[in-house]
Amino acid sequence: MATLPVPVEDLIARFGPSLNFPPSQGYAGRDEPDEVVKTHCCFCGMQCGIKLLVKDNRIVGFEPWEEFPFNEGRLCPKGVQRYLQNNHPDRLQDPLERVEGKGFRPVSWDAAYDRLVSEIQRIQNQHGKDALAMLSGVSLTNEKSYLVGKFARVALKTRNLDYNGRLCMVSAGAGNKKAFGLDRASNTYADLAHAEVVMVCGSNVSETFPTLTHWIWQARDFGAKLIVVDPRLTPIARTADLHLPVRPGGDSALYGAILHQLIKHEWLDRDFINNYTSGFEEAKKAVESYDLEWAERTTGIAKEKILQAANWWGPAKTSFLLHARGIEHQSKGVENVLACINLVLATGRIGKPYCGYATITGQGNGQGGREHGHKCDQLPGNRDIENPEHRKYISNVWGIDEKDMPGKGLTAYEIMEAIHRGEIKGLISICFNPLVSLPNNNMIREALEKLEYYVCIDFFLNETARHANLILPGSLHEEEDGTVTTAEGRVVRIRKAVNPPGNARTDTGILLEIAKRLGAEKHFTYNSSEEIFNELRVASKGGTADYFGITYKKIEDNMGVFWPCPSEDHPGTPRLWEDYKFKTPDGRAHFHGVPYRDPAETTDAQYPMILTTGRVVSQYLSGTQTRRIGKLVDQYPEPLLEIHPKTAARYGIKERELVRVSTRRGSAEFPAQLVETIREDTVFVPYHWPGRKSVNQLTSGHLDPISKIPEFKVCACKLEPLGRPAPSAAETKAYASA
Ligand SMILES: Nc1nc2c(c(=O)[nH]1)N[C@H]1C(S)=C(S)[C@@H](COP(=O)(O)OP(=O)(O)OC[C@H]3O[C@@H](n4cnc5c(=O)[nH]c(N)nc54)[C@H](O)[C@@H]3O)O[C@H]1N2
Ligand SMILES: Nc1nc2c(c(=O)[nH]1)N[C@H]1C(S)=C(S)[C@@H](COP(=O)(O)OP(=O)(O)OC[C@H]3O[C@@H](n4cnc5c(=O)[nH]c(N)nc54)[C@H](O)[C@@H]3O)O[C@H]1N2
Ligand code: SF4
Ligand SMILES: [Mo]
Repeated sequence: MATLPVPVEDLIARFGPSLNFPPSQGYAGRDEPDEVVKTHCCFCGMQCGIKLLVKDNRIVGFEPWEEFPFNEGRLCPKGVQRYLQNNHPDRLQDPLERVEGKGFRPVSWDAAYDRLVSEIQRIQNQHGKDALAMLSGVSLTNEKSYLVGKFARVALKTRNLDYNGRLCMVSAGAGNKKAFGLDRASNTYADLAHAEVVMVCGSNVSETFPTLTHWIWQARDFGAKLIVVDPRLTPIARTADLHLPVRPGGDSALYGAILHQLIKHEWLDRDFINNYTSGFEEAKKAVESYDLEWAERTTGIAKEKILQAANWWGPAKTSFLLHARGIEHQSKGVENVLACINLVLATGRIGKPYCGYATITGQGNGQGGREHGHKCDQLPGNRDIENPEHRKYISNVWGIDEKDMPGKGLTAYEIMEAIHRGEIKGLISICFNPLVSLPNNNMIREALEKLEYYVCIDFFLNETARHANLILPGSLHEEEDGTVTTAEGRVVRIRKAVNPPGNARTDTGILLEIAKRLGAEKHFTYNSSEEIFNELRVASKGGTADYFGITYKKIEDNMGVFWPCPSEDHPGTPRLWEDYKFKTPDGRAHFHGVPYRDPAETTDAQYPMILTTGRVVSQYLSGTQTRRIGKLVDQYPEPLLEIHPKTAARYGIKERELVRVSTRRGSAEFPAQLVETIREDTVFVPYHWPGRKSVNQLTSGHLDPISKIPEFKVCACKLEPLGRPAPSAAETKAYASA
């Protein structure tokens, strides 16, 4: 008889009777698990360690993995429910083919492969190789990410491959590469502990990276000043010493104004600037006129607060700056990132203990997945697909002629635009739900309808898949071996715990079989994930994201290895830049001049309010995974419009009243939630829902010119109260199940 790690009575006492099962039917009533598998949570970039309990090839529960150094057993509300997916009744178990007008019918794998291969060949013969696009995602392991990159270039021979990190990490990636020549968090979170000042820019950490909060609070416990920049007084901002409620789109003005103060008060590390950086004069010139009055007008933040931030940041001996999508999901996402980096470089607080800088990587493998080649302009090791040397190196590893290596393709949103224009005719997607997650989704829906052939590989029937001709049932995190790279840059092991259910197959198996049937078998002869990883190691060797010295065994022996790790006797690199040798062409860290410019859409008489979007703690991304887990749905069942009570009063909007929100793309209706924690000129809606509940009906396709990330965080909107309350969530549920 198994003993429950925490007695059921204690759980009920802690979480209340909503846990809702008598002790005899709880876990304590089940047999000893067959196996306890140490792996990681499948959701966010923290990649918390977790132990999965396996019984009869099913995941039946979990236990904390106390020894894993980052989360030390702690998990968030999603982490403790993630195990429910493997057995979920909605799991896809057979290939499904669409029969026009009749929905989907199951078909055999052979029939599915035959059809898809003949359609791929037909489209590519008629319209050229690039008329077939592939979209991928970074919930996939490093092995699968690498495989997808090679599959698209070698088996499909298309240049049009991109990934969902285009909606996530690309502004940070581009900024990091420009400033440091390498794209990774510079420090582990352990460096937060004794930072004197911690500045969090555009991240709702407590809801989006709950286990990271522990490290920020540890810093605070040692006396750090915590500064949070967010238009909303988020849970982490409520515990901050200083909250800077920036008007969405105002970030680069704020960081420019802080730099102006650092220069004015000579709160600078001149030695570091002179010896290890370039571009300071240009950065200085750009902010010359950014005095406090201008900053207050442009950012909407009281000037005393801006000065206070500079006054804490400037003279401190140690500091850590973190940023996430709040500043990156903008048409000037890269500029915002560079403006943050300028503050770190001006004070020389990098490459030393407790002096850190990091973008907080979003998706589970948002870090590793952005290094090994499913970005449209990238080859493994974070190599450049347009660079002749890089092309030659990877062509050699792959055993192809360099002239057969496709060039740079379109980015994710651009692929959809090209489909809409009729230039791309076929699509394969894996691990991406663009109909919910891309902006301006009315256009995306039209594009999907224009495809001649669309294949989706997923373990759940996501909303985009409903437009597919063929759906292939793939695998969950815990159904294949592999590695992922956490937000800290630590490469960790994902361990296979169970087989995919029914006739579902592993993602890897599916890609290898398609490659074989397309005639590319000799390039795809792997017998295990480890073999793929070993090829990835060679492919990344000498690149900036060098994994050559990392092996499965080394990861297991050390609970993870930080890249770069160029040789097997190299211990890995938890803290970057200790030698101040940056990876830029001149070996210096680069300042950038960041003159302020407005977001792509500003408010006007017709659209007087700002709409910003993001997340809530219990839902994950497009919601296909978390909207299927009852407890998480109960916690936050539907998207609400956060609005300040004063603004609501001006419009005559009451709590839970339906409000029509309109932008230049369309309208949608959301129940109002009156909160004093948001700016009066801004409303917020989380984006985890499809169809009429999707806020991405309203968001814009304005892209950052460098990173091509959409401006999810700023658009101009108008509000119209509909004069009637929204049905309560419970009523909606009852109606849906009637
Ligand atoms: N619960 C949960 N956790 C997640 C995810 C999830 O879907 N659900 N997704 C994961 C992924 S992929 C990602 S990318 C991360 C995202 O993690 P975060 O970036 O922390 O999440 P967001 O909610 O997108 O945005 C963060 C904050 O930006 C603020 N913001 C809006 N506009 C601006 C602005 O102009 N300037 C500034 N400074 N702030 C602004 C919003 O008010 C919001 O609080 O979360 C990861 N973790
Ligand atoms: N308005 C607005 N829109 C946003 C954002 C925002 O803040 N505001 N945030 C953006 C951000 S940061 C992100 S990261 C994107 C995310 O957007 P998406 O990547 O589209 O979201 P996911 O829900 O991760 O969709 C991934 C799909 O992959 C499947 N999947 C997960 N793991 C695996 C796997 O291992 N194998 C296979 N075969 N399938 C798998 C899931 O079931 C799901 O159907 O959304 C973006 N969209
Ligand atoms: S913080 Fe992220 S990785 Fe950790 S349990 Fe929560 S969702 Fe999973
Ligand atoms: Mo993301």
